[in-house]
Amino acid sequence: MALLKILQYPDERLHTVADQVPEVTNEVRALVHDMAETMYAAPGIGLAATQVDVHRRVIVIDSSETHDQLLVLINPKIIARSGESDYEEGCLSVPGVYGKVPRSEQITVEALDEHGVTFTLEAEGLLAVCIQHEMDHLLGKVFVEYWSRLKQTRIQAKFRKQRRNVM
Ligand code: K1U
Ligand code: ZN
Repeated sequence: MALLKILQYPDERLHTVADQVPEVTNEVRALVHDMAETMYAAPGIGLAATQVDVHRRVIVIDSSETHDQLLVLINPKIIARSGESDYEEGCLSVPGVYGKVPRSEQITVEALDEHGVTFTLEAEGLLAVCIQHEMDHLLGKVFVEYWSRLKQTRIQAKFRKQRRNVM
């Protein structure tokens, strides 16, 4: 068991595109375990492997109120989408910054679970938004990158200043 370090925006490594997982091995299951522990400890409702500097298509999510419904998505693929939503989003890699992003309201996603078994999930509302947010991480995209260049520059400056002050 290990708590993993979460990369902080504007770390360039957050822009890495993750690779497909060729096989769900014990090593992948150990990563899933550590990511879940890191997400619950943060606390957050989702975490993509990219955020812990592992560039494989692995996501953990638990958007339940009871924090006991872990969802593992390996090699996720959205196979259907409909509607529009704009939830207020947060990100463990951009702490303290919240805002809306255009997302689909309902999605159908196909993925492998931690046993390597393919499953299909229909999601809506916050869960659908969270899956789309995490899948963006796997493509190297952080949610603030939907916003204006000016807003992104201000957020980057704030985080660079914070980093200088702790070094
Ligand atoms: O990707 C991440 O950094 C995780 C992110 C997921 C997310 C939240 C909201 C909308 C879209 C995606 C978070 O978990 S931010 C923290 C958060 O939302 C939260 C923290 C504590 C309790 C409840 C929510
Ligand atoms: Zn995020």
